Amino acid sequence: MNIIRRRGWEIPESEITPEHLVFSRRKLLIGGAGALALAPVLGAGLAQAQRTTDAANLPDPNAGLYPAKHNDKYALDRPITAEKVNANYNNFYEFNSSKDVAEQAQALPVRPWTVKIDGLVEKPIELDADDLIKKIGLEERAYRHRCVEAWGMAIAWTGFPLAKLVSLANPQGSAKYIKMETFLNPKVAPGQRQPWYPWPYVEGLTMAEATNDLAFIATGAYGHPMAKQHGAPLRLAVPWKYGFKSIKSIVRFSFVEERPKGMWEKLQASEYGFWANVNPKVPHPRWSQATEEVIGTGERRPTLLFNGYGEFVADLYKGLDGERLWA
Ligand SMILES: Nc1nc2c(c(=O)[nH]1)N[C@H]1C(S)=C(S)[C@@H](COP(=O)(O)O)O[C@H]1N2
Ligand SMILES: [Mo]
Repeated sequence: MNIIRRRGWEIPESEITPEHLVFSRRKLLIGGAGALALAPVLGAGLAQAQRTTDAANLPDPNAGLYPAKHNDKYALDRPITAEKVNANYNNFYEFNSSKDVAEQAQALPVRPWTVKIDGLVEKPIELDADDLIKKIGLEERAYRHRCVEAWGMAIAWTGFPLAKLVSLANPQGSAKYIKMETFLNPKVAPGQRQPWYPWPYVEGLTMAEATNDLAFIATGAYGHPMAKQHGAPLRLAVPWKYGFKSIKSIVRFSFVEERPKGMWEKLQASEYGFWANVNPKVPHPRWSQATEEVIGTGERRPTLLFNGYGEFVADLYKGLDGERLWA
């Protein structure tokens, strides 16, 4: 994501650099004289990553559920992005802040994976992600994806509606929001060793949003279990909102009364808020949201209100006029 790092103790406000610039500068450093000095350290890191990867690649007992039956309620207005493109252009800050994260993400052990469901529920539960998937069952849906950075893609997800997890959890009437949390494992996720991010990654939805049929928990993509860089084994897909709401590699769902603060909101509230619904007419403080780059095609298209999903979700926002719904 394109954020401004707040490291006031290091650099004056005027010199704070947008994320993508910071990254390319670092790459240059590694390519230069720094490369030699870093080599032994990197070698050890790779050996460790290799061991972790072995433990992370136990067989998927649900592999036979893919490809799942396609639900064609949500039609696309553009071709699905080629898998090769989509699997190599990712935002996953736990690993690094470039789009080139696929290789590093392979170090994440995704099996076994325990999911906690807690907070304002009848009874808190902990269950294995594979058991959860088997219990709920899978379907396939093609969704658009619109990152707040003004690019988009289209993806065939496999998964289940978040509403099914909500009914499994049986939340109390006092629950107003669902808060979701990503794993915290700085040993395998180098981005989590960068202390200026308020880890773990957190996101939230209102109960009405979470139980809208469009809110989807994806466990697979392109007809097979999901690649780690997309957020295996469970990630959210809320295609009417900017991509940062679609939290990856979820370990915990908590039902809460207070509105959760997402990681990006904690970091930069003036740019990334709770609602973050896609709206071409409301610019990001630092760039326009009117159009988007369709990754892998070189095309720019006009961005659509609610990313084109208004007929399914616009009703959720009636009577919320005082809220900052669009960023
Ligand atoms: N845990 C976690 N979830 C995350 C992110 C992240 O860095 N960490 N990035 C978000 C952003 S900004 C986007 S655009 C999407 C990218 O999903 P994709 O890489 O599968 O296309 O994931 C979202 N979910
Ligand atoms: Mo994003």
